[in-house]
Amino acid sequence: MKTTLTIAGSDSGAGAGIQADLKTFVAHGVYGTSVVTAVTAQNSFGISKIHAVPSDIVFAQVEAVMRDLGADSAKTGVLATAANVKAVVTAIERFQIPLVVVDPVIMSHNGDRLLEDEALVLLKTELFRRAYVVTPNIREAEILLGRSINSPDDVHDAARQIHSLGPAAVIIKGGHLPGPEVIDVLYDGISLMELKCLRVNSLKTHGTGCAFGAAVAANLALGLDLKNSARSAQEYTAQAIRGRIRIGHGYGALNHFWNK
Ligand code: PXL
Repeated sequence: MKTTLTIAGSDSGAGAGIQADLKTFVAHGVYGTSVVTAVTAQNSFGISKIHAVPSDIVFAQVEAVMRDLGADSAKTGVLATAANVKAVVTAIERFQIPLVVVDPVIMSHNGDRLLEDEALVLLKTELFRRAYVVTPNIREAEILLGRSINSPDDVHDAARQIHSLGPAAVIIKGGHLPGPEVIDVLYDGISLMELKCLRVNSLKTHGTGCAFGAAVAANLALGLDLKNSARSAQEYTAQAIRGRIRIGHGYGALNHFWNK
């Protein structure tokens, strides 16, 4: 069986974070392993507390997984601190972790900060260049580049600029731009592709970024190329939003098992 490793923050109930990643892995038929980088107290309305896990414990968790189960691909989510980013960079090098999907989570749905300023710098200078693909949403791309993104042309430029930070490829998730279609932009340094799907109207979209990135990582582990991994992940995420379940009263939850 293929295995995928998620290195991310926990979520006590909102449908995001490490639990969302693991559900997505199960839905794709890969064996999921997990490294907790931060513990959040949250529900579908938002986060009340975040507690970063010490970086030596983060590294030890990766080591435990890699010395036994290995990984066919990996995904990073909330890393919280600069020390954790450094530990993850070291672990990727040491254990030669392949096909790393970096979801550069900076803020929660409601604007709670999930990454220190110093960690953001290290993400750009150290982690991105070890990534197979970086998957920011529009807001994250704006913060990474320090400018606003308002049009499809802006998204194309942003994809090229983030690619110049060193990842093999970039997918900018277009869900935050208005319009009847969601357009995700994939750039691999050679060609730029627009992946389009009909927007599913819902306020309950918390955790969609996690589901998308985890689906990309699972698909890569299964041997799909990046373009097909991204297309399939877009469809999986849209269906997870469409398959809404009546749980929670805020911005969740997705139905990760719409396909079961
Ligand atoms: O959706 C991004 C995300 C990822 N991981 C954790 C989160 C959030 C957003 O709130 O809390 C743990």
